[in-house]
Amino acid sequence: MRVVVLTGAGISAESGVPTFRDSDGLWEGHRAEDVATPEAFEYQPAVVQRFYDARRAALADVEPNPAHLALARLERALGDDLLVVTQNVDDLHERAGSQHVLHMHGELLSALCVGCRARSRWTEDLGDHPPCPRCGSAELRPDIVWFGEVPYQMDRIVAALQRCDLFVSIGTSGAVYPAAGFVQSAVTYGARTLELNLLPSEGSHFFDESRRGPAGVLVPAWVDELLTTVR
Ligand code: BV8
Repeated sequence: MRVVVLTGAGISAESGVPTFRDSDGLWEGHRAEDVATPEAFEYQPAVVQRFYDARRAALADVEPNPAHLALARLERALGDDLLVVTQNVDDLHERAGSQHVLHMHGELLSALCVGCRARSRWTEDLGDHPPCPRCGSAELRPDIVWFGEVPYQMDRIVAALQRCDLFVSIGTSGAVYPAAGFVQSAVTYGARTLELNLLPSEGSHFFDESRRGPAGVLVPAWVDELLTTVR
């Protein structure tokens, strides 16, 4: 049983990480185009750096929740047959113990040098223009995929969607592409599809089954269920 799990901000909501579109979401305080586009970084780098420095610092105040922990448990059972593709830039999947995690939109705990393209693990602020550990130039930006930029590792994601038997989407509104199109690809390649989400998403009608509720409840229950079938 080869499984691909796509996660969005909803899986980290119960850990206290704000989502994007919910009432108290990130996009409430900021227009996406003002903080999550290469143009914004061009014209107002300090605003963009502050936005991501605040989210990076806030990671210290949150912990993985039962949904993250259940996916780590599933990975221990399925090994390479499970791939978690996340749109999230937090590190809660890894802190829960998941190792096969693909951050298609980047990570807060990584800095990208605009000069030499080197990536460096990063836990501090970037707003004070620290030098790149490799080339020394003060051209570090958040290692995040912004709107209009190509998501990371699309080749690995497409290959996994082509081979999977089951595609599961957890905590995402299905509003942003190419992630929002993965369910249709999975259906085309003959996989069974399941959505676990608090509210209906823009892609709910594409799924064979859609369950409503908080990820912290739905995901552990689904993992228990799946493990009884694969054992
Ligand atoms: C690209 C990093 C070319 C930044 C992000 C086709 C049609 C229309 C538009 C486009 C198109 N193709 C491309 C576009 C443009 C654009 C796009 O999709 N725009 C949208 C707005 C229409 N896409 C791009 O620019 C992408 N690049 O297309 O390049 C290309 C394409 C293919 C192949 C090669 C090249 C790049 C997009 C990436 C932008 N960066 N994040 C940051 O984090 O600051 S996107 C960001 O928003 C997230 O990462 C995520 O991807 C997206 C949506 O957020 P969600 O995670 O879904 O969160 P949201 O708040 O929306 O929803 C939360 C959900 O959880 C809700 O459903 C809620 O009910 C549920 N929930 C809440 N609590 C819980 C819960 N569920 C369970 N339990 C709970 N407790």
